[in-house]
Amino acid sequence: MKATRTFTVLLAACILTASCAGNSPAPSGITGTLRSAAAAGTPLYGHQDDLMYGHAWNANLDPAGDDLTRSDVKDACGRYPALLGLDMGGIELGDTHNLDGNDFALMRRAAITHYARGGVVSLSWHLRNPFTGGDAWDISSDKAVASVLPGGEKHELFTQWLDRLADWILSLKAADGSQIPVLFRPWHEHSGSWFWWGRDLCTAEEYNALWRMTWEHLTVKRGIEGLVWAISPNYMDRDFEQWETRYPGDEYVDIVGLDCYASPDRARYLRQMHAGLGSLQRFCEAHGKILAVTETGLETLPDPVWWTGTLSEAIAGFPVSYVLTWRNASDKPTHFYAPFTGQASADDFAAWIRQDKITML
Ligand code: BMA
Repeated sequence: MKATRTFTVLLAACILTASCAGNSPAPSGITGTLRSAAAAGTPLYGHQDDLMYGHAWNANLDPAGDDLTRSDVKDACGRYPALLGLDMGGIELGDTHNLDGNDFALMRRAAITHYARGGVVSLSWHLRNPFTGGDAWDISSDKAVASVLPGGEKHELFTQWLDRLADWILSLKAADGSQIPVLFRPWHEHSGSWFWWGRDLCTAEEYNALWRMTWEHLTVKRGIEGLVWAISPNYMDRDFEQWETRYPGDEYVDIVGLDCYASPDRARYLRQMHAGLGSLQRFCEAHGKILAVTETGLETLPDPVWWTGTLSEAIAGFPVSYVLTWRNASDKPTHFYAPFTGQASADDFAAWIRQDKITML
């Protein structure tokens, strides 16, 4: 019975592979999977909140009954993204739902389901400003980072926030009871100054101390196994490499990724991606780290050949382990970065997966 079932599953996988070509992730842990993909030139495709909602549907509306089979990307090309991005913003307050309305219990099931399908789970964290009480984008004070460091007035509060995050991550268990490994990408886009931990809002020493404190708390104090750490500077036209002063050290980071969004100005996007990835590739080679495109995308995808015509060229020749495009909001019709059935670029997305041997599930 078991053998028959295994055979059926394998056969189904072969049929899927044959119909959509592309690759499947290697079963060797997150860093192993990503290193292999980067070396083979078969990056994983990732999509933020892929199983949670899409352009005109939302699994949160029936969290108990939802079996998490729906995905805009799967609707468009027949396969799930290999990497699922989820955001932890709101967990720090003990909220039941994250900042975009996702039920944390459903997110847990999505992470477990995605892992069981063979995928990689990545967590970002648009957390509130512990100093002002505002949101992640509240940059009204340059004291927030300093306030959460040891000795700071918000240190104890922040420790509780880290514990709430740790509790949720530790609740991710596979069917055999083992801890599900996840990629964690905190304190992102710190080369810019739009989050309370951004460049103009803290010193390099404070940023690095914040990162190390987060690492120590989750990895050592709470003992979370299998946590893989990604740092993602946003591309900046001026002085991009200055981000390197805000790098906590090789022992605290596994992946160095670029956040860089496209605009209809194709030449500008290509220039930024080539400059950003070139710079990060050199950094990764010098430090033994894994390169990724941790956030990108063209909002509303008006260009029907954006995937083969622009993104493909943007990453060609770089040892990129994964490329994640941002979310398809269910409640904002013009806020989406991945195709869905009938979307103008859907056929081109499927063509890109085949042509560039993009890894999907
Ligand atoms: C931003 C937008 C926001 C969202 C945030 C966190 O880029 O998508 O609507 O709240 O990411 O997911």
